[in-house]
Amino acid sequence: MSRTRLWFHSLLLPEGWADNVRLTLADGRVETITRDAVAEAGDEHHEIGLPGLPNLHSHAFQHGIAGFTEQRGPSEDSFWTWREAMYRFVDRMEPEDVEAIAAQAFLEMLEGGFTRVGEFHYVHHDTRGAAYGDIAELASRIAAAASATGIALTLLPVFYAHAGFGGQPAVPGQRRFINDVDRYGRLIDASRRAVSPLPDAIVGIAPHSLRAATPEEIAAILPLAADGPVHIHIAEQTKEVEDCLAWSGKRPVELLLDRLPVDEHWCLVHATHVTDAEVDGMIARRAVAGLCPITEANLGDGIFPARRFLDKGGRFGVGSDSNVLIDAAEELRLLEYGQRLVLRSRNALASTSTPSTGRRLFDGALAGGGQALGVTSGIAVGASADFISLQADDNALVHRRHDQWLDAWIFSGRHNLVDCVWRAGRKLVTNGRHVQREVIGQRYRQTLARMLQDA
Ligand code: NGQ
Ligand code: ZN
Repeated sequence: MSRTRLWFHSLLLPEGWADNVRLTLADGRVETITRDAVAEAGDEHHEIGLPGLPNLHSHAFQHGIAGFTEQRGPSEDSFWTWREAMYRFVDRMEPEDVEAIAAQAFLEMLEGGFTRVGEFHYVHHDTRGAAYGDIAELASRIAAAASATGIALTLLPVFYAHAGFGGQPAVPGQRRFINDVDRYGRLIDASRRAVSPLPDAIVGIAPHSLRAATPEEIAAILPLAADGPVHIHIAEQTKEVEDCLAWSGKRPVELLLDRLPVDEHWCLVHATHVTDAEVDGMIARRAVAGLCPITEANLGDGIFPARRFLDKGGRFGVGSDSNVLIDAAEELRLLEYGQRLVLRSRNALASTSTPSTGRRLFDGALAGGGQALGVTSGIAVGASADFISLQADDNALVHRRHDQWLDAWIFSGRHNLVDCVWRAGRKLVTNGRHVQREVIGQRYRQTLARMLQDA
């Protein structure tokens, strides 16, 4: 068995920063961790090492419209008008396009500091809305993109059946998403087969939202999760809250907690518009709040009360969602800045026990993101060797140390400061560039050229 030997000047371990650390990796895992070690001949040296962050919520294909939806339309622009533009893109996507765009998105995730993605995958059927010969054809394209880039995958095949609360019939733009409970069961089985070539993929389930799935349907598909993750979009837009109230007399999070056995397997994505009682309910159930600050800003969603949620012990992670811009540090920066702007305060998400805002954001997103994706994150003996190094000689990081590196990376990095990324022991990114960057980028450009020509 070939061994990788690394030496880090400083490495962030689950128990905190350690200096002069030697790591050996074997078989994709961390084999030994030696603190206060002297580097040995043949060790590869790095300055600052951190665990890779989980990206708990992505729709990889939406990376293909990044930057194309920033122009004013004929009516007031909103989440809902953006969604129409996104649906028009969905109408034109072929399986190879899904794979090429997902590979580019996953590559950028690795370059941006993420080592596992939760792919909330909801385009299942062909352009006419008919199931492919293999119902998990597009799931297998996502798996192929994960394999080509090396990112760890938690695949979340989405159950989508309706256009609005109370079981409203789906509209034509949603035809590629739709399954009933039985066919969804077959999709989950086929998705498990589709990811089986990946050594450490996980499959969870994902009722799209209370708009697209009724509480009864969600209860019916829940056993398919086995012990895996359950993700749902919830309370992202105020219109969604109003429609839910009009239909049920309850707000979305309130209804979800009332009607379904939400627990630590669940990830409530966005949960933007919540009352204090709903926040307390999410915390009591130990569910993860899946926050996507860049997309939530881009789509004009609103701001989740993260300060209150974290102060009371809530668990959170971050997701790149629409993939309009993919960068782990930027997600954490914007999460904190949203709170500062609303609260007119500083270091809003730091705590007495962790006064460094960067460290608190990083630790929180690492633990909560892992929980949401069905894994334990962190650099530990026996764990998957998934970690990153930072460009220690960048002026944004010099003369800092330990938690100050996290503060500086997140708040002062003017560009991506990720240097190298290892995933399952393989070094996939060097000097901020993925080993397959040219090939995957070339294919992505060809895909976009063809799709735009057809438009
Ligand atoms: C999605 N995206 O499923 O891609 C959604 C928009 C919807 C976000 N919520 C569609 N950010 O929620 O109906
Ligand atoms: Zn989403």
